[in-house]
Amino acid sequence: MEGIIVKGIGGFYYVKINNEIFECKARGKFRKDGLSPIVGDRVKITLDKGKGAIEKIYERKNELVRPLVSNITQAFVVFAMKNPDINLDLLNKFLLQCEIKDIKAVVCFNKIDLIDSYEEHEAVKMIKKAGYEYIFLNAKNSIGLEEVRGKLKGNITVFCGPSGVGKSTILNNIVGKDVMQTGEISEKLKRGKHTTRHSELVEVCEGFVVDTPGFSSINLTIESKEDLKDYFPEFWDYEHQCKFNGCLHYKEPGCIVKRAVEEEKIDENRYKFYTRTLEEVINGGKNKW
Ligand SMILES: Nc1nc2c(ncn2[C@@H]2O[C@H](COP(=O)(O)OP(=O)(O)O)[C@@H](O)[C@H]2O)c(=O)[nH]1
Ligand SMILES: [Mg+2]
Ligand SMILES: [Zn+2]
Repeated sequence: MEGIIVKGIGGFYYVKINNEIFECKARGKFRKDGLSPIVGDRVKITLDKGKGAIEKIYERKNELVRPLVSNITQAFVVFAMKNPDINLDLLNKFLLQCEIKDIKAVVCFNKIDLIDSYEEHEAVKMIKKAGYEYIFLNAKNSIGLEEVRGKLKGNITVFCGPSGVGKSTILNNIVGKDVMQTGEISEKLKRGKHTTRHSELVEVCEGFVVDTPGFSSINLTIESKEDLKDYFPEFWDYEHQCKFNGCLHYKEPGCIVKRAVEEEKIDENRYKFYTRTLEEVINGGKNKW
């Protein structure tokens, strides 16, 4: 039988198959291979006298560390129009993280009640130009939440973004219980003690939602400077038009991406973020934010 791990606690894994949950232990061989099952894993299980055993973990599409989950397909990258103000670099870092992990990003602009003409906001214009999907929300008054729900089907979705933007407000509403309260409390406790709150997958609207917000701090590793441009979808159209093969769209002459920036077809803030990140990759390799 094959299913997905929706919860892990004290060495037990809860595997959902169709509409049933099976409590399973992992076979000892996994520990020998240095592999432990995590929430999100697709697994093969066997049952013996009602006891479940995980026999096989299928290859992971991706893996997040905080929260510890695998096979994420979609991220709602939440920012607030105000309180706190949008940090464009941070927004771009979240998007970059999603590209690296091969996660579809949907930007959620929350707290639209706090500013006038929010569609004219620099960040909104940037996201439109970059071609990412986006949703406007006023989570406190349940505006935009239907649109969020409409995107859950068939996905494993994680909510991410800086603190104070409204992630918990959205999640509580979507998941329909006060899951985040617990998350917040343990966040505070973490400073003193080492408490672990494991994330769970909650089934909503024919998809799964991770009940703990994801990667509020980002730790990006970009292997080589040549890789970085591939994580900027708006560059792809121009890819093979530059004068030089393997153009990094940096200081090379005859660069069509740079021309597109000048012609305002590519957002300048995005391009600047690209070159700054490229410089960091060239100088250090490992990027921590
Ligand atoms: N004005 C306004 N405030 C909101 C909205 N959504 C959430 N908030 C408030 O913003 C604060 C932070 O929300 P929270 O969900 O805890 O953010 P988190 O840190 O990202 O989980 C809370 O006081 C919320 O009530 C909104 O759409 N408009
Ligand atoms: Mg929160
Ligand atoms: Zn170029």
